[in-house]
Amino acid sequence: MQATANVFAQVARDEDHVSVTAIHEAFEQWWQLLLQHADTDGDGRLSHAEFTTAMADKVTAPEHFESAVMAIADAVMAAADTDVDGVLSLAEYVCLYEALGVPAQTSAPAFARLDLNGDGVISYQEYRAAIVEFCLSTDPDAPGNYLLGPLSLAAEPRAGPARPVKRHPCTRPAEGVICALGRVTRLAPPPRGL
Ligand SMILES: [Ca+2]
Ligand SMILES: [Ca+2]
Repeated sequence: MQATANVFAQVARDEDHVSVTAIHEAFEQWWQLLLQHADTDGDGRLSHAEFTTAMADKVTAPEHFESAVMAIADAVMAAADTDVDGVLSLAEYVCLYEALGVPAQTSAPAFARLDLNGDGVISYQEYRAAIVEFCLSTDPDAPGNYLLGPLSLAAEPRAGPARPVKRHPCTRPAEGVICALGRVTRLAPPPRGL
């Protein structure tokens, strides 16, 4: 879990200890929430199924969304805003996702989609809107669902009334990122303890 936090933390400026600490605390909070709700046998580990279920049913549920998801999102944005102007430039955004294994050719078009007012930067409001949509929206055309780039929904059967599966053309490290940012279905190896 802290390894995932470290991946995010590496985008922060060397002197930005506040953001790095916030990222670690937010991930810890998220992990504790997962354990609390999903670790039914109390062994401190989660199966893949337990993890996925808890993410969908608990972590991204409205009552936990702010504390679990947005805490991580806020800390990550603060770390990625390396010139500390309060917004994410294209360079900062691409840099963030490159650290996570998402190439610029994927993240750059996503940046344009998320820049709702077209002023060339992603404001906190735009970023937040993207996170909320990414986690909660079932509309594949919602800008937030381009958080990591275009989604490929093709050939993904929708099972019953469940929320649609979102597929990301991302590398393996990025899948861990997706886990971190919201409800997802195709996960990197599940967390195995703190
Ligand atoms: Ca900035
Ligand atoms: Ca903007």
